[in-house]
Amino acid sequence: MAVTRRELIQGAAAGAAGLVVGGVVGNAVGGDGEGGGGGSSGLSGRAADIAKERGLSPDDVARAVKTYVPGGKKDEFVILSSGGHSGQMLAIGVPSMRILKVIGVFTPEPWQGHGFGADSSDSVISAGTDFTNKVASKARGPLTWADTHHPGISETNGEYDGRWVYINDRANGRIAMVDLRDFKTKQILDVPNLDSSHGGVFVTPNTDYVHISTKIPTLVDRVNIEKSLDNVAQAYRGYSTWLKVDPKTGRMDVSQSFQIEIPPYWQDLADCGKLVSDGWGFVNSYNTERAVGGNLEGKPSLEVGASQNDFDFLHIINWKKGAEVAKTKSKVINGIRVIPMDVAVSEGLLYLAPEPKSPHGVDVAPNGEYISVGGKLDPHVTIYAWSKIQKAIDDKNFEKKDDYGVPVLKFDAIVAGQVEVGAGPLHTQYDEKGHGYISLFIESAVAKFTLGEPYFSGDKAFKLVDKVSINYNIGHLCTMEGDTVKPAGKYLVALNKWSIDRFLTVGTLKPQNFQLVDLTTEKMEVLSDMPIGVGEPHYVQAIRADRLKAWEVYPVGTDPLTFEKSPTAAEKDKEKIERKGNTVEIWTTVTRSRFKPDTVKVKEGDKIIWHLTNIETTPDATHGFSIPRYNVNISLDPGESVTTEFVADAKGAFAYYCTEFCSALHLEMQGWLLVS
Ligand code: CUK
Ligand code: CUA
Repeated sequence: MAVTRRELIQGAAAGAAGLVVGGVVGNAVGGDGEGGGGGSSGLSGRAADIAKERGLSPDDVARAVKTYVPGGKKDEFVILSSGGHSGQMLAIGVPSMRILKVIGVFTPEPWQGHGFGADSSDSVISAGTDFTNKVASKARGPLTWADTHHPGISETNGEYDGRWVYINDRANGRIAMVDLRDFKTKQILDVPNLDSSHGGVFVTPNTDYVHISTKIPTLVDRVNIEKSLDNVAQAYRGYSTWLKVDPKTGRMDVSQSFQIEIPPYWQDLADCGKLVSDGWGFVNSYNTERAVGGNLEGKPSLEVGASQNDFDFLHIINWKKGAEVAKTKSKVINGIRVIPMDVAVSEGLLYLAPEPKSPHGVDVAPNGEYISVGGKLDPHVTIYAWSKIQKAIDDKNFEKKDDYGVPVLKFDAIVAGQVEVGAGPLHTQYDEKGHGYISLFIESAVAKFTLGEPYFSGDKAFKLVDKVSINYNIGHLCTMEGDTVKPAGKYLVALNKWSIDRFLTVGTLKPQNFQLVDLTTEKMEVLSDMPIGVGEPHYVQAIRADRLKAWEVYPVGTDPLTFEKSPTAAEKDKEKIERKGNTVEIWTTVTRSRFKPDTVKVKEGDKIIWHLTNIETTPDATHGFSIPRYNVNISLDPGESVTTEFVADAKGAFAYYCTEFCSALHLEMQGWLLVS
């Protein structure tokens, strides 16, 4: 019996159609084939009995003990994870791999009242789409979706300082900033001239700037759009963007920022130099062929056209000098200062280095000297030496200029070593002892290799030393504080795209899989799996938990956008309702277990300005404020003050209520909005 999609959506025919759900081949739960039981686990008494009963091997028990964090005890590290195309971020404890929070960023997040009427989040989300300088569909309104890839934690002297974290939107060329005092999003910046983004967010060692660059180059010839793909070399451009960070608020200030125009290659990942290479940035590219596809017209598909060259280009950018050059030799395009490519070349801001076949990751080692690049279609990791790059620049040791006149450094003059690591190398992270760890996408493995001086010398340098299989298809990986000047080692998290058979089946869309890998043993070992069921995380950064200084409560009346007392905060015993013409302004205090006032009467068509302050000082004493049918849903953390504005355009009795089970009388925590 055929069922139309509409019937299914309306639910009318589902029963009659006899829809079959399931019929799936079940997963065997537990037991990873290592057999064994409690008897051989070296445990005794109760623990041995439990291990035996659950079929856990001695290794299982050891892994469990390494990662178990008892209730009330805290994790040693926190990873701040991209939420992929969920548009959010995640905070996860390590080694327990427990999710501590889903942070609402680009996408409304009901639990946090992010984007459902609170001015403090609505204003951030709506300012995140620039309708003036960038293209956006007015009919579809502000963007409420993002493809988040790379979180970047603020740094002081090259170490994470726990103040802010930034994350890019690969899809729409945007950056968000989350303040780690309250783990809330304070700014979404629609970066001028970026139709998409990838090389970000990477933070300079003292958070002077955050970097982001184009992924797919931006159309600049807006006259001949229809013909633009026949003329990509001229009609499109890339931009390396250096956004100035306000040292007090962490917000990015476009007026103090600048871009460097770069060729229309497909720029990919980036990283900022540190220590010896501080002041410089590195941006990968692929598709230097500038292929555009056209497979319906009989031309090669894009991926074929983009994989012809044996070498693509690493962009080497002097941002410190760029900041000076931008003051005098830039032009403002769409609200930001842009240094034209020819100026960037003549001023010595931009160089290229050949990098093997379709590279993906570029990662600067803790000492700033080594720069590792994984070529997706090359089995090697290529390690450049900053000192050699500098010398080649000084000696003008160029092998040629590219089509845009940018000098290309001689490959042999700048490479310190290459290590054959395996199939599909992507991203590298480091430990404190001079090892690199690189993800192998095709091989589903992590390879560990050695760097050169001062860590390793002679035939010990640039060697593959260990490998561990992961499950499956690893993208990024992250060692603890592994991209700072002082890595903490200890653990590595593998960010795997596929989980296949690792978890119970919960439908056809499967979760991604994070795997925790032990770095304290001679051989790397996978300790645990963690399903990520909210989007495809790309990158994470891991910060020592003791560097985070998150607030327990806000001082009463705080506006979360400013961290200052809100001038419109409602105060205890000064609650009131004021009418001026068609505008009704309400000051409401919120505490266990009441809203005051609990009755508000307005007329249809009135404009409502409603200030709400949670006057609690007890940690965790959060209240909600939701107005049914008006799509208002606000979270008021202890001390928080927010305002919501709307037009009372629907008549009726609306029983507003608290959405958090806050007290024994939570169910009574309700009020009336009468619109007559
Ligand atoms: S990317 Cu996704 S696995 Cu955007 Cu850093 Cu490499
Ligand atoms: Cu306040 Cu429930």
